[in-house]
Amino acid sequence: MGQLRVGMVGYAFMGAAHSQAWRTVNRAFDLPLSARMSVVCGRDEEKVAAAAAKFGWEGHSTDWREVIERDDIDLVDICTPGDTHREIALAALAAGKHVLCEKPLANSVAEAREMAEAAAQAAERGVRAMCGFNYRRVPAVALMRQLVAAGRIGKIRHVRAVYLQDWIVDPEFPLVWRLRKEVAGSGALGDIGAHIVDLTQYVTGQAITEVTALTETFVRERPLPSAAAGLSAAGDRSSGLGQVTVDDAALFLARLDGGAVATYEATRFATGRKNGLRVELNGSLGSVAFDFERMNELEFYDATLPTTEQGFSRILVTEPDHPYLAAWWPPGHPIGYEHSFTHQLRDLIAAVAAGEDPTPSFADALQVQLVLGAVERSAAASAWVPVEDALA
Ligand code: SOE
Repeated sequence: MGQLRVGMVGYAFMGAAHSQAWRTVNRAFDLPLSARMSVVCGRDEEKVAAAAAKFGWEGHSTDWREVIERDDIDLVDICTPGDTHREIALAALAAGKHVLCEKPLANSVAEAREMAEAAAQAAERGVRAMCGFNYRRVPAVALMRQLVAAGRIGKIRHVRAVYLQDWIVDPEFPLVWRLRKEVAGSGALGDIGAHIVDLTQYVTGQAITEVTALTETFVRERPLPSAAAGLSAAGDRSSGLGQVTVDDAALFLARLDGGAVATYEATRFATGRKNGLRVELNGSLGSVAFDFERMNELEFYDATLPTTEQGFSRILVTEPDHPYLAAWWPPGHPIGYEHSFTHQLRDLIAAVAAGEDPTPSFADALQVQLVLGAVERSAAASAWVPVEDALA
């Protein structure tokens, strides 16, 4: 069997999740290519060497350019903060490497557009690029899309989406990179709002055409982090204070091109909500609702049933006939967050092997970035703003 030799850049939260998926994907799924965890890359030699040993990479490097230049690397997996996505992705595509890039694709529409153009050109040379919107690969979400596509909820009228976290409610939580615009691009909007934008467009098959938004930053100054800090970092005022330059929360109304109207809320200040990604669709024939904190379930309301039998039913999404699940456990045995990344790689490897473009493509991710850009412009102008045409 042919190999897909992978170089991954970044080894923090997303790097750990991707490593787990690279390790597992060929054990769970029968695929035409076998993923080989060739090299992991990061700036700190000692830490990246430890990450390589812990996650099971054959080697490590402190120079992503060196990784891209290697002849024995077929795919570059970008798990770094947004400010480096463009440079690494463009160099990798130019060197003929397939690319998987974490979301959001970039820190601005201009960067995302450049990346989508480079990916389109690379595709002509057989080079593939995918953006990592992993929640698409949760089986219940994939089932939601199937039900919608099969017409089971009829014409969609309402899309209601929230992504609620609370990890920065404490004003003493330090100024980690996700709170700095020059590194992250935006705050809750790009980090978690991007997920619900992608997910709702994916399950409905409709694109957002215009938005009216507000954003808020509740805590404008925070302690500087003492070391490279993750989502559970401790605060330390003795190292000084710095400005928060991103949104803590972003809320917006939207219209979709299939006639649906939508509400979106992305916040890191929803006290008690840890990873509350919820989407509900209401259609002319029924409704369907997903909550990531109950990720193995899907709620379905079928308005075509006799009224005496109507009511929300809870589909336990653990059957082998449900998307992706034939590879895992017998009915009733749930899966977790990490499986969404394994499924993402399953689809990526299958597309690369078939010589097809994987989804979400960089063009799909550009469309999400255009929505994020429109939200920012709308919040600044307090006005409805059309989402620019991705192809314009
Ligand atoms: C932090 O908000 C974060 O890790 C996001 O960056 C991920 O994309 C999301 O899946 C979970 O939360």
